[in-house]
Amino acid sequence: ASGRTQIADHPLALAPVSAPASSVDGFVREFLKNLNFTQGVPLSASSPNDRYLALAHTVRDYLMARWLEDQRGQREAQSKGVAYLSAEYLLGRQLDNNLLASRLTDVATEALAKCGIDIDDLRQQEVEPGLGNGGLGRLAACFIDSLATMSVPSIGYGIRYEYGIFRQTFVDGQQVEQPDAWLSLGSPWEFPHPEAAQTISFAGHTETYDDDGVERSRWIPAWNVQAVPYNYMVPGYHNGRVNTLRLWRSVATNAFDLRIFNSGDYEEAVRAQIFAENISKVLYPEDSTPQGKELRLQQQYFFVAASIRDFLTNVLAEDFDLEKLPERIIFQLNDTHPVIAVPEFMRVLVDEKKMDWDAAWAITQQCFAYTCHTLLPEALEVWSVDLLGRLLPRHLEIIYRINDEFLLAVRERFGDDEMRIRNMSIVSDFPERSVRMAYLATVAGAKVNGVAELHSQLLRDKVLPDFNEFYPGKFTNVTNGVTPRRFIRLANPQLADLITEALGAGWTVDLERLRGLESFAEDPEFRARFAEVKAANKRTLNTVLLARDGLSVPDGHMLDVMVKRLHEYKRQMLKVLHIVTSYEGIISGRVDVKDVTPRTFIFGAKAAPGYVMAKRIIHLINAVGSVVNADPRVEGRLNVVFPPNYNVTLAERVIPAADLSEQISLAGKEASGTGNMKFALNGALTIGTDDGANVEIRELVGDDNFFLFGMTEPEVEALWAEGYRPSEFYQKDEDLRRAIDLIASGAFSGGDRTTFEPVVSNLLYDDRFMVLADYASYIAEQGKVDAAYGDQDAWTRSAILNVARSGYFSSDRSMRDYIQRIWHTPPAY
Ligand code: GFP
Repeated sequence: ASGRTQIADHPLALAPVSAPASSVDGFVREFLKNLNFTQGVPLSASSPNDRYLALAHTVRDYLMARWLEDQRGQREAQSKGVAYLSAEYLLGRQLDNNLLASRLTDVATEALAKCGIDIDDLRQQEVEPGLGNGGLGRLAACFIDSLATMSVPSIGYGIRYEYGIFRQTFVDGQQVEQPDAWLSLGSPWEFPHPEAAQTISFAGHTETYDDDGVERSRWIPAWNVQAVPYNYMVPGYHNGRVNTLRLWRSVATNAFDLRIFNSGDYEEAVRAQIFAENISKVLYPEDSTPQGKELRLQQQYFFVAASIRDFLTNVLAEDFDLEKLPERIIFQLNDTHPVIAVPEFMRVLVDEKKMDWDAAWAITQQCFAYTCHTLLPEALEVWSVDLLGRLLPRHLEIIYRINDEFLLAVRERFGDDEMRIRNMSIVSDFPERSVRMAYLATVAGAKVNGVAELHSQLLRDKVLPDFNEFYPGKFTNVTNGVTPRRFIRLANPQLADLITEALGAGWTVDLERLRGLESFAEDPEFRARFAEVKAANKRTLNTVLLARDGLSVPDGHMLDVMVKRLHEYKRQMLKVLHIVTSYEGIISGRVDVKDVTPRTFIFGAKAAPGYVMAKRIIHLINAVGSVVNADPRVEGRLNVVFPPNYNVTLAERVIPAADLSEQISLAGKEASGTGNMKFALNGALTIGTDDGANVEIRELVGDDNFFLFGMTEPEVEALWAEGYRPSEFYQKDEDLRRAIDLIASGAFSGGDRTTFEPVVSNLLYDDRFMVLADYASYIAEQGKVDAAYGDQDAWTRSAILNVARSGYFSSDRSMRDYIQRIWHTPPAY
């Protein structure tokens, strides 16, 4: 310790590090230095991967001074900050984002050119960290970008999965999952700190003991692992700030048992190591089977326990008065995955810090807030009491006590209304005794928010109405947003330039300024240039898809895009029925092919490995695609393109090229959507239901610039209540019948009627997400899309208005809303 003090007092310890010179020559020098000294190769013998790694290290070096300075600044200020707890961060590639943030893109491009290197070739080397399943993980990545850009004192905590979301391939049109070895060629953006590992315990038992006359509980765990932090830079855009994302990796406490190894039982010797490392091995796929559930709970506890301890021991000043914690930190729970943090926090305060229960609970209730991302009941996590008791026995006790006291308070307010008590209990008895994590989060959280107006309203009034009554004012809304840095500036540089030319700089951090484009929508010359950008983006996409998958987007086609996780509620199936209907019209001769608007339908979607119906739908999309694309009667006017392995990198190419954005979930099921925002901001028109953030998009862009169809949420409810029989829709709608019959006939499965039979009967006899009920309205609206697309100039005008009026959907605005409504943190440090 005395050694440390001496170093800390040394005059050099406080001297600021400085960034290397931001000149082309300076960059060349740094790059070559990294190539030589970090990669250990001369330029002449370097591989593209060496050059990419050296480039990444060089960019890091430029960011380093700011990062160290910001860490020091945040430590010293000790002002209130946000700890964002998320099991997922779907970051996308880092190189371009970090170059952009640090204004180094041009310098780096020129510097590499001087070395005879095309920076584009190096961009291709980067494997994106796919540490998330879809919208939820991508949202977390947008949020940390905005927090850094807005200089909000904050840290993101999560898991450094060794394998992210699987790499999707298609074999005979069916999804086959490959492991995503994103770390295998090196990971230049991370800083591991094994010396700062935390010990995280599991299982065992609890006991009470006498602590100087006070009876206390303690947990005697049975095994533990080490949580090793890996730090990532999160640079703000052009503001010189660099925040931190800290992801935890699990390693064994003792690598292996040498005695057992020496005795020859090698497998047994490394068993503990394998067991420990499994915890951060793979990202858990959503909607999967119960197997691995225990591992999932281990992951959740692992990362939140490490994060809380990290905050308390490393971020907080040593002599910090714990009573003041609410003035210093708010833990934002990104969905239910991190909710086990609540009893962990209580355990630390009560058992370890020996705080009085009531005081600890009062603090806890101010230090957490919870964001819900769904309305599907099956997606609200529950943990069986049995599993919790085995893995986290002390936490289960704490949850029981929280529940007991909560229900007591409910009784005090509402009397012995047993029905209400049962409905509100954190611990449910049916179908098995289990803990409802969303309820725990709601009881513990200072605030609970949904992610779009409609979602927050349904959450408050339909999913958790009793809680809303009990805690007036606890429920709030923060509509999601997306970062304009990645999804306009990086993804659509030509549009960004056009906007800057029209509006001047500054809109990237003040997206409401896009409003200024409204008047430009009336300018024919601007429209022509806007249309040219869209056309250029389509050509770029064509080049990318050709190189990537041998797929193409023909000139002159409307680009109709549906990209998102494959889930029945999102209704990719409705899109398939539209395609099949168009196709059936042509081959039956009822529609003259010359009257068909040429369209390319692009799909991008991964199905959770255990989700059988979703996988069948993927198979069907591919099957329909291969038949339709190959049929000469179609004359190339319908073209289905389904590149495998949709990810952030591909999204950045697809979205800027899109004409039509498909947001067609059943009303009341999509919490928000964020893809919908990215498309509107890139000048695609939306065809969508009155669901999630679509509602707000339509309000802002205007009915004339949005294709609305389908039932509203109350209509959906009413139809359920009266009894929904999908086959009736099939019977009475001739087009629908023809489309479904064509699928059932085996037309897309080489004459085999069994292949897609489960999909067909699911539609006819179950159809939970009411595809058939919305079919007619969808097809009719698609007719209007065709008609509108016929007037290209008017379409472009609408597209510009979509961009102009979507500035609200910046994640910067979301962050401001969180700060005002939930966090109450100072805006900057
Ligand atoms: C989930 C919800 C979306 C929502 C995101 C972010 O994402 O409606 O926009 O979380 O809040 F479903 P996915 O799992 O659908 O990707």
